[in-house]
Amino acid sequence: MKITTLFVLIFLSFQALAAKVEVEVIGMTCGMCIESITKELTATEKAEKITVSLENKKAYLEEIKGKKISDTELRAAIKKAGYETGKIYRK
Ligand SMILES: [Cu+2]
Repeated sequence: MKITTLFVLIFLSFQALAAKVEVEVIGMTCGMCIESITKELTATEKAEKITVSLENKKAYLEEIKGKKISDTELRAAIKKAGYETGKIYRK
């Protein structure tokens, strides 16, 4: 295998890995909280597969392929829904 082919393959497999993000959300109490957070995160047009857990007090999402959502953008979206954020974990 040519070395350039190898690099292309490594690059492609890296691209295929969607960046998973977990955001701690402070103050959620019910289904409406989940709905508004999901709505604001969707509105960024940079996140998909958004789920919010009241139990874990976290929002889970994946960055849309080819897009990056910064911590500031995540915090702003959740703030817009009316909530504060804690730690942000990226995998
Ligand atoms: Cu609520």
